[in-house]
Amino acid sequence: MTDLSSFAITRKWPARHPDRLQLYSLPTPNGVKVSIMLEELGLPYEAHLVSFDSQDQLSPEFLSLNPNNKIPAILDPDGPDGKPLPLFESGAILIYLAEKTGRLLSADPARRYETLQWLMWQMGGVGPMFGQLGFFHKFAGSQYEDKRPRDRYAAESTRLLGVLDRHLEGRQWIVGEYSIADIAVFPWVRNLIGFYEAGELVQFERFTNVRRVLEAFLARPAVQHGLSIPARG
Ligand SMILES: N[C@@H](CCC(=O)N[C@@H](CS)C(=O)NCC(=O)O)C(=O)O
Repeated sequence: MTDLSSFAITRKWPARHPDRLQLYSLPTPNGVKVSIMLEELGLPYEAHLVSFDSQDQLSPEFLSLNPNNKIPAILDPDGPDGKPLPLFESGAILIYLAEKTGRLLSADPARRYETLQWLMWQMGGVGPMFGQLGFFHKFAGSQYEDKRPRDRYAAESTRLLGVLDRHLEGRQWIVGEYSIADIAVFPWVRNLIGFYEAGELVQFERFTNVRRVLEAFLARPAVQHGLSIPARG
């Protein structure tokens, strides 16, 4: 049986099934990328809730796996050469799982780089910009009298949605076929107009291609399951 006891994270979150991939997460837009991916792949895994209310992400056990104190993170008992592999950063985890299984990231070099391009676009643009807009529009930053930070992030988020909308014209998914690029991007779009309530601010109505693909994404059973994993307790 696989032994993960040398990984300090398993002291706080014991592995009941150490032969399964261990996921440490919370159902936020970055967290659900990995649970959706795992559901799409049908890989056996064990999900552990990292509670921000208890500041679990700052615990020494969590930091032993991810010194950057952010979810999601994984520990795959069956990593390269059959050795356990700890990994953080949702984009890196999506690439790792795609390569491990040979799915959702094309083997064709040109299509593969196109997919990685849009994945990086999400990681470097959509995530940080939408996240800041959430802060200034819905959370603590909404109390600031000066609306320039909010307007700056609203304008950039609207611009990013426009880029995506034009790209999706005539395409079923971001690179034609369903891929890790969709799994990275659409949880953030959903969050922007749902939890962050910023739909009106970014004129979401006019992005008809984004709306169409978001709807198709949310209709997938793996997405519906993944969106609430790990359960919030
Ligand atoms: N670039 C990272 C970002 C991860 C991230 O920002 N996670 C947030 C939740 S969506 C988090 O863990 N926040 C906790 C904190 O900042 O203390 C990734 O994609 O994995």
